[in-house]
Amino acid sequence: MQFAARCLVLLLLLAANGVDVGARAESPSDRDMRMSWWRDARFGMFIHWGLYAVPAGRWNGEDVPGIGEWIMDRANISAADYEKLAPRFDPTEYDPQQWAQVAKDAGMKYVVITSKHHDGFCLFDTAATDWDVVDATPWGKDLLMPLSAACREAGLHFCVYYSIMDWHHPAQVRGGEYHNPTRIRDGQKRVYIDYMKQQLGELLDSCDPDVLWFDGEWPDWWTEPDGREVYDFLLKRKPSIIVNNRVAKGRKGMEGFSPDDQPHAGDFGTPEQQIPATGVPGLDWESCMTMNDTWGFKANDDNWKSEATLIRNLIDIASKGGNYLLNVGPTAEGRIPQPSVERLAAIGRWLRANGESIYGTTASPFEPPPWGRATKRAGGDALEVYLHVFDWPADGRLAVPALGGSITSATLLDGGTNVEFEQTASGAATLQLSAEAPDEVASVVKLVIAAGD
Ligand code: JFZ
Repeated sequence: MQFAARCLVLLLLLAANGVDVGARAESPSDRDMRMSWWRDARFGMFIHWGLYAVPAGRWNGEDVPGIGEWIMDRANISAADYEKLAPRFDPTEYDPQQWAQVAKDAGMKYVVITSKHHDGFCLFDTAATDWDVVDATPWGKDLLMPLSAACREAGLHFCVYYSIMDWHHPAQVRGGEYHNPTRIRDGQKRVYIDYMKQQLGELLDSCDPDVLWFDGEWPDWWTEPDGREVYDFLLKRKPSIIVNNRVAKGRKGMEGFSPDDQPHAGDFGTPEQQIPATGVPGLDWESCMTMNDTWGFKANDDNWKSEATLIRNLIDIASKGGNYLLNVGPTAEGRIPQPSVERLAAIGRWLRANGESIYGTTASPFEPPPWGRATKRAGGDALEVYLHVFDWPADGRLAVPALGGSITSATLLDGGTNVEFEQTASGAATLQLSAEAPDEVASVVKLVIAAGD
């Protein structure tokens, strides 16, 4: 109940975004520079991988409801019993080059992988604990360094997820009947923050992540100053790093602007399993979403979203000025499930033809029209507007809201065919399209608008 209630609350909120970076003063243009690659990227891969892939959603012969990486909490497994999973984690089929290639071929520009989820288990080599892949599993090797190398090789930004809540660390204890939310032991918060900093330093040294994607910030003992301290620590160590708002308490802050109008540490908001109704000017955000109903691999979850839904989600998010962080949950053997690979390939095919309408664009110049979505790119003397037509008009006539300038050309992005158009004095236009949609999922018409008109 508490979990469901929290989910509901969190899913409804889009977090406030502190432009203030704590002790450091950062000018708006410095911030724009720091955020630049991330804003242009628009599409990344989330990877939830850990020991939970071994039980894969089943415990003692029973299906455990809920998201797979929460099995320790949902099945109320003791740390001692959960530790018995480690000797069974031997991902002999792990192929980091293939993973990077799958992301690259999907048109993704960055990868965010769990370095440590709520179960506390570390996928990297850490001197801070033996609860890691090197010391506790037959695999015995760091899993993140080879992926960071493969990503860079493929031209992708490598990023890591890190959970603040930890169901295994001795400084934290279960808050009630279940592990979540944890309490901190008396006097142990400093010990735990030092543990975090040691591990974050190890990750920076070994993998040089471009984004630190925190999570598990909701237990009451984790405070805004704690988050600020970790945020400042990271920015000082790596001035170009980008940190999500779950480092601190900003995720709560988007019910309008009050009562909580404090600036929060963190560079972007993190809507989860949802796309906000509209973007927010000046706010960076990224919707993280699953392809089925779990983040960590579950053997029995076949509730896959269609390729059309995933492609339209990417477009919808881009049209509101956000990024799409789309999840895969590899198996304990190290394979990305085939249904995920196929869907990613389909998104990649669409992006190879239409990527110009997504990468480096900004939010739509008008409200979502009935037929689809739009994005734009402001150039020197022209504005480019990309119309993503989901519902192709039966009569071929497409109504385009006023654009504040004269249309100088209209073309189909895939193939470059010219499209006839009429524009009225108000600036609104009607396009005359062909009878058949060139792409059933989303056909893109590129408009060039003369600026200063
Ligand atoms: C969090 C994680 O718990 C989840 O496992 C996954 O990593 C996702 C990307 O991020 O999702 C949440 C966060 C908070 C709650 C539920 C799911 N909550 O407070 O109930």
